[in-house]
Amino acid sequence: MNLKNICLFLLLCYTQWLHAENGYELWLRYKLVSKGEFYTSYCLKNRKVMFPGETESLIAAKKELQAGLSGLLNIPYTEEETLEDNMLIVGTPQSVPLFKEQAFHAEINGLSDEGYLILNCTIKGKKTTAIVARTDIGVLYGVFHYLRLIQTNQSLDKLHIKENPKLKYRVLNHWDNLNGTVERGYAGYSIWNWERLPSYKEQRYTDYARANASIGINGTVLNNVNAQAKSLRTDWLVKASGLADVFRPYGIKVYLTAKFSAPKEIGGLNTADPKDPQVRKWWKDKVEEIYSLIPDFGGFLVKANSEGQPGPQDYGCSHADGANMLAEALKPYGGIVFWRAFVYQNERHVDRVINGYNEFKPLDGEFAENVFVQPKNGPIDFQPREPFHPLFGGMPYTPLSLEFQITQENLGHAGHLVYLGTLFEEVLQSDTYENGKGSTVSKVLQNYQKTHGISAIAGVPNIGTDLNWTGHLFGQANWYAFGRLAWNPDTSSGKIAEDWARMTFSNDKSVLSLVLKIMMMSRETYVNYTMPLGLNHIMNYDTHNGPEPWHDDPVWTAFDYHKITKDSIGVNRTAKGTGATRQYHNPVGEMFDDIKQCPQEYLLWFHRVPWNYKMASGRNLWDELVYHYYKGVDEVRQIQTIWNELDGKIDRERFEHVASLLKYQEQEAIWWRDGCLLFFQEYSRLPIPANLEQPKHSLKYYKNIPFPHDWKGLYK
Ligand code: BDP
Repeated sequence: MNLKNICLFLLLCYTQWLHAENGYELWLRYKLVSKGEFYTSYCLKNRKVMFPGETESLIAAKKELQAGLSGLLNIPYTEEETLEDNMLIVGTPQSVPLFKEQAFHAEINGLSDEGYLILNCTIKGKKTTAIVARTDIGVLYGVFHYLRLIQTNQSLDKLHIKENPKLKYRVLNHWDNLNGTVERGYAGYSIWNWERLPSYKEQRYTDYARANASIGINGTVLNNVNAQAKSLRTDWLVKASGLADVFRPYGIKVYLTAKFSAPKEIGGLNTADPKDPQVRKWWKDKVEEIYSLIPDFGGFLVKANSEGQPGPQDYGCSHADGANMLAEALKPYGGIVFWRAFVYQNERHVDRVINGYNEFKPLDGEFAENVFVQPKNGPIDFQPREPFHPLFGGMPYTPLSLEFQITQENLGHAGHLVYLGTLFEEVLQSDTYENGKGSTVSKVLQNYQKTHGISAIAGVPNIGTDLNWTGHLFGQANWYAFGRLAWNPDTSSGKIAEDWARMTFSNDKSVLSLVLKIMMMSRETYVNYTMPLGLNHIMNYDTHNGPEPWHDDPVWTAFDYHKITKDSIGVNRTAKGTGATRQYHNPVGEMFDDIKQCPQEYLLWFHRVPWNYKMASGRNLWDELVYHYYKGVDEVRQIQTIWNELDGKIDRERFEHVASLLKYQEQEAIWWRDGCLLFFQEYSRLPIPANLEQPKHSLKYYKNIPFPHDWKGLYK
């Protein structure tokens, strides 16, 4: 090899290295698509682009289109100002006046502020494809959708796509602390580099905004619900305004958490009482200041009188009194309050499951019109499986925002492959029967748009400074799925998984079928090896990873959640027990209440069941539990086998990344299975059948495994 060739070789190695698939590009990789049928037709038909417009959002959309088309199709991106055959025309009726003369103009007018059309149409005798919206943000969303069609190998013929988001506020709730740590974050540190804001704006902020806009997320709460008052101080607001400036062109509004005691902590007042005129004035002035720095500020997210946070109840006032005070301050600017309904008493005699409903139901109708009450998806706390929160369907006069957790606090952190699309779908498609059959949680959320003119959904993301954003590559799918479901809560999780897999890996059917198989089974697998049959909250009490059904101290005990004895396991939450089943409309409540009708996956959530109870399978309860725990571990092994079939079919870097995490997941699954079963066995005194792989260690051993990633200790 001569010197020139060596240099060329090194250059090639360097560029290969540069383009290593480390996951940073998420689902916006824009790698050349295979030369399928559509590719040829596209190259022939749509060479030139007409895309006038100089607004920030249109420029952002154009950059995306440029990057997308040139990457995906490897053709030069050429813009033309005069109409030609086979053009792609992009814009609003303002930026492309031609659109005003078209038959589809009425259809454009019917779009919402964020909606768009993608059409094949003839304009002045020329065959074109148009991406049209009423607003610039609609255009940006349309461009992302169009690119997705190419990325996922969809036909571009006979396009007539009309999209309007079904929910208005689609918001990420970061639990990022101002010191750069992330509460329950498993992908490194916060991506907000407060030290260098507002002047230095990292490329990562733009890429974050692009990723969110590509799935329709239009708001981000920057800081933790366990808030620090100083986030509302002028110096911090100025920093937040730097992020708002980056996100604005992408249609993303910035929100902040508001600590209820802020008037005392940073405002020099001696109270935060919502009845106090000085306190009310303080909030009004603060909000005015915020809008002077961030003119499109979204509003506040508040955790009050929950887990030690201050709130209106400290002053004898209700959640509504507190929320309405903030709402009043925000209203003139169009700002919104998200008031969380995650509240529970620490007293052990009160069933935590019934608390949120009991506190909030009586306040239905008392909240101001720019307030959302925000329950988590289930009544406990982001468990691997919970029945839907009974406030959905239970507060017809108050718009609710549903809070999902994307970060896998109780689902193996960033170490386990768990696709949450199926969990989200299960919740959204649960029927509340609020207005008879078909009143799914999804419909309840959408219905607020009609009844109150606002609707919302929130997700606690898994985003951090890790190169691939989410720690586990498949964690990206959960961020993606949340966004797609926020846009349309009735989309199927399978369809979303397929789109993600196509964009993330390949359109190759043999790759897709394997990846999808893994994704679609993964959440049930996790439930099986951790908390099957309705068990919940038996994870390590601090880290929330790994088994600790034995945890028992005066403040917190897992025994409240499983109530294990020599005879039975499970909590009686029926009408004769804590009454949780009565919080649901019938027939849902009756179904949960009756052990015979109660879906098996919620059995121990609602019922206290004897070990020898006969299950539908014919097995007794003990054997059924054993069956599920073993099935879970077997399934992790199956997932490993399926993944290994992808060896050589996808890039080495991502293959190895997932393969090594799957080994870790297998070990943890065994830890869960053996730890839990050995502990339960101390009570049931029934055997693990001899034909099954027996636990390698004693219960004592599992009890003494030190818990890694102790976030509280780590971040002290
Ligand atoms: C729990 C988390 C805790 C959060 C809390 C919340 O463990 O870190 O602060 O939820 O949502 O699940 O407020």
